[in-house]
Amino acid sequence: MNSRRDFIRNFGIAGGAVLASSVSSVAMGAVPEAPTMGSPNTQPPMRPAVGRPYNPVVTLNGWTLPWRMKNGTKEFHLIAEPVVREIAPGMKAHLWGYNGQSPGPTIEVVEGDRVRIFVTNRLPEHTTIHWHGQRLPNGMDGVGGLNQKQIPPGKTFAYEFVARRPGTFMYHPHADEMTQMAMGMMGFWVTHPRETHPLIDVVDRDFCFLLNAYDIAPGSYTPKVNTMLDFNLWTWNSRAFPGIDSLNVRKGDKVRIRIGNLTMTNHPIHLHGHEFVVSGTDGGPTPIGSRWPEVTTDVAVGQMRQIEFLADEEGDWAIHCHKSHHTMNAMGHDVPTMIGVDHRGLVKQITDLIPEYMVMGERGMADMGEMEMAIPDNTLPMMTGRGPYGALEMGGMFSVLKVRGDQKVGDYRDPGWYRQPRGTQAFEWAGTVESLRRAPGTAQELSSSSAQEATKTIEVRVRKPSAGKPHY
Ligand SMILES: [Cu+2]
Repeated sequence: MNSRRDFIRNFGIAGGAVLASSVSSVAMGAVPEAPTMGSPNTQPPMRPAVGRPYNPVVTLNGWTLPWRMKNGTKEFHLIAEPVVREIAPGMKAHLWGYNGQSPGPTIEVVEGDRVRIFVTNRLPEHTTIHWHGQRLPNGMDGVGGLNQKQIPPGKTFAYEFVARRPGTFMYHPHADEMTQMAMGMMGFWVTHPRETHPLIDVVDRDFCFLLNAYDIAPGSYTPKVNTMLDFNLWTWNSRAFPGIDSLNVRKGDKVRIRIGNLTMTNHPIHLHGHEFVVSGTDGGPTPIGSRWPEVTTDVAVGQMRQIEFLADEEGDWAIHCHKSHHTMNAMGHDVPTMIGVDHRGLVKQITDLIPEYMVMGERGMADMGEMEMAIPDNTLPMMTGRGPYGALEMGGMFSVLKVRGDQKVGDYRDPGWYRQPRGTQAFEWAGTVESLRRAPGTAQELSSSSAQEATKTIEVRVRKPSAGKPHY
């Protein structure tokens, strides 16, 4: 468990001068200090030392921004700046973000809080911040040119409003958005309810993360900002599996996961082993009567979804985007399908010309998960990550919900891999397996050798687009 001391160390502040409770004399100046985070690891939830109490969120591979209280207003300081973010061990990206990381720190406040956020621009171009989903005065909405002047490089602007409704929100620039969001500028915002709320349950664990995506050519560091669809890194909080931390809970915990989508496509988020309900959107908590059980929920572009469930099944449960291309890293999409193509003979001829040529995919792509393939520096393997039983063959938007019965109260350290009780795991059949039997009377009722014969008789018709007549 990360201790309070670790938390302070991670801020790089001796003595924790800028923690929410204690404010240094410097911080009592006109603008509060801006803490910065050096670590890409999940920081322990930040319990509020001042102001109304609440149960803080856990930002996956992220942290919550400390604030100071000044004359009854919660003051925060965000610094828009270039950052280096580790996407997963072995790969770093040169991004733009806030206070040392992309995404920026999570901002947590309580319904009814008056909030002042100072935004200092250390980017080479102007920026703004839009507070997605908030009720606020029009001039605080952050659309550059429409609601305010852009924040020029080197300048600091202040946003001030009352967090009027509880819920799940996010923040991002509304200035040169295509570039600034492709570079990783975004962050989470949670407004906790002021008191017991009929539609907002008290939970034991409250996770949050943003869905984001980058197009970073293998071997390079900076995203291509003009890409619209063909991204190659699908990330949660700018981390790709196996760089995404697990979601650790105790058996019997009530769990909430808040997800916001700032990519260019939708992501059906799928949880194994449990059913959940969508308890809220960026529009607020959903009415009880509108909630039904799901195991996958689609998070469309610009949307937020908040899911809730009782973690009552022990184990290591996958949670991932169900688009299979989104659980891979840095893949090329213009690779031909090679399943069933016999490379024998051909490989020798090619390797005479290109010694490093490698046959890929003639039995499927699973070999990729085990392969020690030569890849450029600063590039993640396409399918990677190891579990207790071998390669996971995953990347991108994938993590594990770890539910444990023997976890001590309040101890949410990574418990390691789950050990399935004897007799509860898929096993290799030790008995004899007779020749393939099919149900009688079906077209498939063939021996394996006659099935092969059958495939040989399939007629292939090739039609060249240039030719008038089809060729057989
Ligand atoms: Cu996806």
